[in-house]
Amino acid sequence: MDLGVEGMWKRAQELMPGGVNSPVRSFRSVGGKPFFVDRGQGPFLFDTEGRRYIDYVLSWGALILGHAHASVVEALNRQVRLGTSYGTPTPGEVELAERLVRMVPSVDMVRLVNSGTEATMSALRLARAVTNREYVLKFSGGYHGHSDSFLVSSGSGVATLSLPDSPGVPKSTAALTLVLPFNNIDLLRELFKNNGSQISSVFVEPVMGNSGLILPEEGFLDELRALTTEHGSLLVFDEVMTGFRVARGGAEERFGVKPDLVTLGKVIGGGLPVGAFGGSRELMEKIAPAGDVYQAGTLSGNPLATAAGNAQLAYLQENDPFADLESAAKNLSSGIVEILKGGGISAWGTSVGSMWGIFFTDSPVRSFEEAKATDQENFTKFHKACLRKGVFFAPSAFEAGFVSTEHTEEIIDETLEVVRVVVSEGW
Ligand code: KE4
Repeated sequence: MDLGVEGMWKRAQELMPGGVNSPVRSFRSVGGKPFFVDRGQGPFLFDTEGRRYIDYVLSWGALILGHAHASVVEALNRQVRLGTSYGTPTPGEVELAERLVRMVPSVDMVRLVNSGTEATMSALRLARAVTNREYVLKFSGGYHGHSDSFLVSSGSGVATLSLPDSPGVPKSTAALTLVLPFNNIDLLRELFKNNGSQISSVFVEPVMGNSGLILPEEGFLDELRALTTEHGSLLVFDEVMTGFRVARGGAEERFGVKPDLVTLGKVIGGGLPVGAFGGSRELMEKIAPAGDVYQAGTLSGNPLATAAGNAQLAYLQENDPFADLESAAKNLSSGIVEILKGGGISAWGTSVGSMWGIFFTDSPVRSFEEAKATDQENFTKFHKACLRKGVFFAPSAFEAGFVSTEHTEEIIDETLEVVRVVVSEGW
């Protein structure tokens, strides 16, 4: 029964909360309603009415090779005929673990899970167990999935006990999470001076990709490393988004700061559900059944997901596309900012590896607080105008943009031409 897009959207909202299975897809942040996708190919999405979009969301960063890459499709075709999940050890998960250990400098041992949320939730349990401490520090605007301890917002003052950021999160849980502004070394030093001995771990997106794109200022990650070492807290890099995107070995390779644990997701699944957390053998052997910190998952490391993840990572290992990805993201973000400014619109942009971001403001954005002060109305108009002309940017000012190996110079040029037209037509 063909419901048509209107009918499909109506039915979706009757069947699923907000019509979606993850809030950001609902377009509520930019207004209007989402399109339904029929298929993806390379840098493109095609909606159910046949419209083509150049896609800069790329399944929120997972598809670094673009949509339906031949190597991923081939690996899935091969595996699916052999079964989708066995609930037993498989060669594919050994291969994926091997690749992660080889590509991520701080990882000697890894546990595969099904999402970034599971990865960070499990890494926090491990950090609390090995330090025998309950407090955890995160940064405002940092997103680490939706487990209770991370769904908190900073209290009234800075680093006061946090408040739940969602109904259903117990106050007692939220109170164990401390929140500081990103890139503020003074407040970091003060917190550790006063409470360092109580902090199990610090979870940080080493490059913030859930507040728009915000880079760490010189010395910030080094200071985080020094303070956590001094006070016996674990430093956890949440690289679910930055992994394999800001560099081949992630942010720890790019910035030369080695965390105690790292959480991964997105790229390592090639578009299928795979997350992971890893670190030294000493730490990871505390995880059941080697150790007594419990963690489990029916579909963790399943052969279909590891087939896609292995295919995508194998391509990255064998072709080393990182320089091209970096220049594509840089050309895109600087090109957009130049066009906007040429049209008299305040804009500031940045990129790192294959991630990029723009804010509608005329000064650098160094924290979530500053990101929130940028011009959201202009972002919304820009997003809608570009979407109408077939360019799909993330439907929220607080998301990072991505590029893939399929975003060639021609695709970037075509995108910048759309931005030129949108600015010249005015919104
Ligand atoms: P998932 O549970 O959504 O696989 O991963 C959670 C997560 C953890 N850590 C970081 C740094 C992340 O960016 C994410 C998920 N990112 C969002 C995009 N901002 C996923 C998109 C969505 O929520 O639908």
